[in-house]
Amino acid sequence: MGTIHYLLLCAVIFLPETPAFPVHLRQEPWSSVDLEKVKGYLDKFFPIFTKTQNLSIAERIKEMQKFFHLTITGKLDRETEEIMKLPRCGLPDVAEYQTFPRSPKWKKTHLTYKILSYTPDLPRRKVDDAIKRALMVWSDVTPLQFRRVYLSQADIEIRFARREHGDGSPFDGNGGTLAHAFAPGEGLGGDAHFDDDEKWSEVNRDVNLFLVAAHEFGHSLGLDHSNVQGALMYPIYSYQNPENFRLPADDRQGIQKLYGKKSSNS
Ligand code: TQI
Ligand code: CA
Ligand code: ZN
Ligand code: ZN
Repeated sequence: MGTIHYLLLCAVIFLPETPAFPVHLRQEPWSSVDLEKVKGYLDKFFPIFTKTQNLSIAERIKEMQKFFHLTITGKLDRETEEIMKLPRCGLPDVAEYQTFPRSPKWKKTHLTYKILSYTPDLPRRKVDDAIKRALMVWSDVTPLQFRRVYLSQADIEIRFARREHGDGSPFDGNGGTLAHAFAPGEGLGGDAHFDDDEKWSEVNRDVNLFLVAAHEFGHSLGLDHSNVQGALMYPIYSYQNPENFRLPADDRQGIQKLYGKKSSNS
């Protein structure tokens, strides 16, 4: 059986408040998209194109079409509109793999992690295993090494939590945001939180913990989103069988840019 690709319930985030704005764009009669929301979408995901020049909305739509490899029309055609309606994560899209601004990264290669709470959806052993394998995705291709700790504080603290959980970024109930992680740094830095209002699973049903954790740990290590379709850090999720998961080249290049390659002594 081939790989089943499906889109996950990634947050559909439209800016709630968009300042009044002259839209020089005729809306197609079939279109159900609110033009204010289109502007909000562009502001959110394509901000680089607004900082420098005052591009018209048509030009910005062209930029977006270029990014998604669509036919470049500068118009809100059906294809473009479909992409805008896809569930998305709340980060701007920029070229290929990305590190966060100012490239925060760990200044050591031996990192610790700690699992502070569990989900009732899976046996603890399966959670431990998914977390371990998700970290190995990254340690397999870099000099990074992860050691689990139980008592002391850890660089990467992992929790399942729901709604408000003490970091000012409350989860949103079932659907929407699945998890989040903080870029490398002190305190919350590196930590990964998983929304326990999702149904976590080890297989291709519900939300696959291993795949989401591997993505989150990418953020924990300093990677931002990539624009390469199929990359682990691409902000639209496509399911791959975790059994034969291989880290896509784009993510490998991204993480090796930060930490270098695994030293070949094995
Ligand atoms: N969570 C977002 C994410 O991890 C949360 C987020 C938004 C975020 N901006 C961030 C995290 C900046 C760190 C830094 O991307 S999510 C996917 C994917 C999510 C999305 O729940 O929407 C995955 C979690 F890529 F598939 F869309 C895991 Cl794999
Ligand atoms: Ca959620
Ligand atoms: Zn959190
Ligand atoms: Zn992400």
